[in-house]
Amino acid sequence: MSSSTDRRNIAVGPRNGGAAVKGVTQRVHSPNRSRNDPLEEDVQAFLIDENQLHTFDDLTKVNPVTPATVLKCLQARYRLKVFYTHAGCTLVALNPFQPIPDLYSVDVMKEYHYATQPQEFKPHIFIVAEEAYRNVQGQLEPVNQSLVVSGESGAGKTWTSRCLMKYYATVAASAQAVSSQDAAGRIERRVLDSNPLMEAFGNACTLRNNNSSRFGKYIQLQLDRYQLAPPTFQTSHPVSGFSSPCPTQLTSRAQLLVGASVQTYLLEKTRVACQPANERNFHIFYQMMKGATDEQRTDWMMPQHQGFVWLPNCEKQIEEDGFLETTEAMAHLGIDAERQRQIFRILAGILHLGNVSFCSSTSESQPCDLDQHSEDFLQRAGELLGVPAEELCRCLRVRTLKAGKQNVLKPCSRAECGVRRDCLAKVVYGQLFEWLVTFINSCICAGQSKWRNFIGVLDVYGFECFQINNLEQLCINYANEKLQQHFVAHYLRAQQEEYVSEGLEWSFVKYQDNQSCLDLLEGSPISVFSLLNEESRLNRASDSTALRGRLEKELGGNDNICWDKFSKVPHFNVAHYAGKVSYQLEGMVEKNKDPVPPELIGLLQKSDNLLLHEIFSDKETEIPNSKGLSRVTVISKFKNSLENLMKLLLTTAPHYTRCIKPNSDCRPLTFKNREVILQLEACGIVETIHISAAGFPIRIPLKSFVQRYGPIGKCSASSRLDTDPDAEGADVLQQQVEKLLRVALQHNASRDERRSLVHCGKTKVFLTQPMLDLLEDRRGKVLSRCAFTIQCCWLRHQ
Ligand code: AD9
Ligand code: MG
Repeated sequence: MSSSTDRRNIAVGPRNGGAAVKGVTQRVHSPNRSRNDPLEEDVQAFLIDENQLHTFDDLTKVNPVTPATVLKCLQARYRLKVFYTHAGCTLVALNPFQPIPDLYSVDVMKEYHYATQPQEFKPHIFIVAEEAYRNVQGQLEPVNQSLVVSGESGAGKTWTSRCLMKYYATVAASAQAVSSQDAAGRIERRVLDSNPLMEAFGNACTLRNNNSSRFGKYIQLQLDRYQLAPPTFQTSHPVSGFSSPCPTQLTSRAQLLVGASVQTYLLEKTRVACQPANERNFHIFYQMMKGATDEQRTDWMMPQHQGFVWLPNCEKQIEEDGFLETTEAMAHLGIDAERQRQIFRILAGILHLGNVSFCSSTSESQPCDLDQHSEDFLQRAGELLGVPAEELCRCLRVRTLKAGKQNVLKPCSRAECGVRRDCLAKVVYGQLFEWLVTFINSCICAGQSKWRNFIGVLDVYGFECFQINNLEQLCINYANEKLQQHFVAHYLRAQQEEYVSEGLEWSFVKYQDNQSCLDLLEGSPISVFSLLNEESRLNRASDSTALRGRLEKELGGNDNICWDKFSKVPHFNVAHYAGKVSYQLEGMVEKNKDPVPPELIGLLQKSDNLLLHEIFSDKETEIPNSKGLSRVTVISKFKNSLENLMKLLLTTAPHYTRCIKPNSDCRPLTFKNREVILQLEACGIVETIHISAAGFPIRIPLKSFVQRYGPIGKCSASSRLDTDPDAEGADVLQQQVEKLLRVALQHNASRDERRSLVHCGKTKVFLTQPMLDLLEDRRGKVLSRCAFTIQCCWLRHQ
């Protein structure tokens, strides 16, 4: 088999059963649409029977495809509680904002998994899941898959990712899982348990989403082909509820889940010490407050009604039994009672630290005094973090500087003391989160030799725009720009460029490319990031007004950046693909530096909390000299990790799901036209539909095509073809492909019909899914009818 199979494209299943629209050139994106444009008129102008709109399972079938018709169609479906709709190569998922009974049940999973053609079922996230599952084995060779879930904050990405993971934990459950009654020990259970645990530590209630992910996540579900003879079980599956035998064991394509690994991206750890107005800290703290036993409260020195500065908005009722779920997940994953105690004492220590505040010092040579109520909290923070309170106090109030070879002590100002306290909390929480992820990986990751392929599920924080945005939003929105560019480059651009270079008749569909915004943010030599990094590497207090001036001077000519003329606040506005965001410069450079005083690390290394000691034991404690500031900034680290992610995504076959938030108030079953249309436009849905409707999403190199479908020609009664799978010349191969296609279509397809199904390019054959299905069907029939003849033919060519 050819190793040159186009890995990225062969596995992408299309759903363009609708009429192919050739030569679409109209500019469908209208980025300047104002929120008050009358959309109604657009719809009225078209001859669509509005009563039929809800019946379009795939938006490629809507005719004509315009933002207005697409919107109307989605709205009609939403009204009928139909939340999924295909849009060519992507799936649009509308958030119902209320649980929908039975939509994700095991029975529904079974239906999609058992189906011969799941694509013919109602659109569902399980179609995407099943398609990736079947494709991971590949028609020609195994292909790793990525499920890229995107959408703005609160649109439903994390929910969708959970559904996908549950699907695989069910349909790809291992044989041992089915027979084993030890629910906690099974790999699928452990993979699923990683979700509530990571969400407890990494999610928080924001103004846009009560369960907002404050970190990005790419989970690789590791699969291996089923090797052993399938056992039959009489018990029902303890996780999935499937009654025996498990469906994957009935099929030759069975791929079993043997492990998983999680890669996380930039946790918003500033939240631990500073929660934006009306938002909350990470869920885990509230879970502890609400779910702890009396004994635990005593251990954490947290009486029932103790208030904590870093726990605002406690009254909001959000997670119900979160604490129980979190501790159960910890136990299932192997975090024993003693380790749990260490974790919770660290977290309680952080909360007490937040209640420590300082008074201004009377003289520069005197350290600041503690605020009058702080002494007790400091004592408890020290005890819970396992460090002497006096030493903790000294590290917070006195800085160690290097002068030549000597260390010099310098009292900090009141503001500096606060910064050091916050810094301690952030570094402890951030490192604890990393330890947790490493621990989870150690429990769920299968050894290299135990798996062959993976399905990756990507769930990053969604696009955000608040009244005040800072480095956190800049990073989050940058990650979303990167993902959008992956889609643009992979689908909108590359797909079309390939058609042209392969000699297919194709009229370019224009699309909104966000590359210029990415160039503004990360390009070289001058970009927002390069200027912020430069400023962060200088050993001086940052001046945000001067930085604003520099940004304007260096980048003022770029259309993607602008400034509000009359604003006195140092800021810059970026025109992101999903909308304009204004970023405040105040504090941004300091956040980008993310400095950790080495004295604090030294202190934590001495902790008698074993976990804390372990986490910090290998960290650097050298006091830097005045020039030696760290060169690694938050932005540079994040950029690197995203680049690695993009490289990994490019080695996989992507499946895109676009989550749409139908209203910004998170109200159940409420569809706001303006809000939806802006999201559809931002992610280029209409262009996607045009390209999908007219395109050929499956492509197979000529030689591989002849190798695979050669038997159709050889055994055809009507015309016996001598295809030579070893032929090398493109011309010869093209002729053979043409002949095979004629036979496969049995000579009776009209020229236009054929052109809407398949094209033979210079190096590849381009196909629609119906054509691929037809070829596979013909091949299967021929192979079973002429098994003996084919064996002889193949042997002759081996
Ligand atoms: V963020 O970028 O992490 O801030 P997400 O991840 O896109 O955001 P999330 O999945 O957390 O959003 O969904 C927000 C809320 O919408 C959930 O907490 C659910 O209450 C609700 N939701 C989302 N999808 C569904 C669904 N398919 N059915 C029911 C849903 N409710
Ligand atoms: Mg999320």
